Amino acid sequence: MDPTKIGIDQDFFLKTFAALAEIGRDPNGQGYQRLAWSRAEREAHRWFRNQSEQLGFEVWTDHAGNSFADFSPLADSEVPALTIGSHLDTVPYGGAFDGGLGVVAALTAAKAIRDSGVPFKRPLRVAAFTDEEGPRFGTGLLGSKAVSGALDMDLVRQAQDVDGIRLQDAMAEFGCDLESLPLVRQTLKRFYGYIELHIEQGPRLERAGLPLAAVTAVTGIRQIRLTFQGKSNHAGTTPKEDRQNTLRAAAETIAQFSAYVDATDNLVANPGRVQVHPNATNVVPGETRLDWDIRSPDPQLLDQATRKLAQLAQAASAPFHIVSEDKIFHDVPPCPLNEKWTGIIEASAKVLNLPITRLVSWAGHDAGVLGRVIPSAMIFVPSRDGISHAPEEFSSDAAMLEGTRLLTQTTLAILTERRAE
Ligand code: HGY
Ligand code: MN
Ligand code: MN
Repeated sequence: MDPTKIGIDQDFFLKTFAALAEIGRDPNGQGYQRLAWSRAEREAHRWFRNQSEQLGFEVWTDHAGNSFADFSPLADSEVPALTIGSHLDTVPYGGAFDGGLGVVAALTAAKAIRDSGVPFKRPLRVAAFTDEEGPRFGTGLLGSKAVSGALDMDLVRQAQDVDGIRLQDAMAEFGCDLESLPLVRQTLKRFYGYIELHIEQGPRLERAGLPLAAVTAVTGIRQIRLTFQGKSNHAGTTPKEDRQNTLRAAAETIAQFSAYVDATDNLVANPGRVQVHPNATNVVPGETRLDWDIRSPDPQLLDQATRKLAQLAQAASAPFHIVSEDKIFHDVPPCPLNEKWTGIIEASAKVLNLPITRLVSWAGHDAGVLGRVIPSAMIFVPSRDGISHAPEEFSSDAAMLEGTRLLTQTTLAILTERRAE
């Protein structure tokens, strides 16, 4: 059978995607709540392992709660596996496609390759990584960072959610020991490389009228918490000159830093979370915590923006005799993806007569972590209206199936170590 003509089981993909989409829906119909280490996210991992076992793949997990499904034509289990997949967690009120597409597409691709009978020379692994998103504990990309050895264990040990639940305890509820996370790095030798199919999460493909992109690099992401310490006081009786209003200093910082970012190319920043204490209308807030998500594919720009933010927070605090402190709590450097494999994606698209372009990813991905230690590549499909991290997130069946075909073709080309054309 000519391996360039390998097909995928469309019904399997659509049925499997629909099944995953039933897990972790928000009770009020506002998207998904498959947050890291929630029952819903862990149920999704159990579902993934069951699906994989039904396909006859060998299932295993690691201390980070990552789930894997291996298929190997070789007796020698030490040969590193080509890995395809994504993540199963979502942001709060997130969509069904971010992460879920990549995992279901990878299962579909692995099934197609296994069923094709085409001989290949290394194991194939499907991966579902833990806590890619990060909003609950501030520990985004935890699963892939554990594999790559990039975890900051001090940060991980301190992690807790807004309800004061410690990451350590949330993990323990599902049988995972936080202190064993460093052991996951020992599994890296079992990974040959990684390919991830993902929604673009932006409007560029749709606006260009293109169905696919090969991703050349994944942006760096730096999340910084500014803590403004002032003094709580009465909203009426406190003289204006005595008010140490920390929310006002935070608001001033948002205005000033946003203007700086707007004027700077190749940089974006999002003031996405604010916690005000005591958060009462008639109290001058004595403490405000303001979390920023800053991104650029240029590491120098990230450093420059980090310094600028700290300066502006100090400048906004001084007039109110407020002390401001800045702390990086999530830091993933920019990651160029593997040029050779990006070329194989493009050559595979040619075999399938599919138009394709190249894009930099402004979203973070597990491929942007693994790509620092093993060859990694990514494929994007369009997001309707460019929306993601929201209930309206959507990609069409046709787009997802085209992406899955390209993932399958690319995976086969690399497995058989043959250029795709
Ligand atoms: O935040 C991100 O960029 C990714 O969707 N986790
Ligand atoms: Mn994602
Ligand atoms: Mn996401």
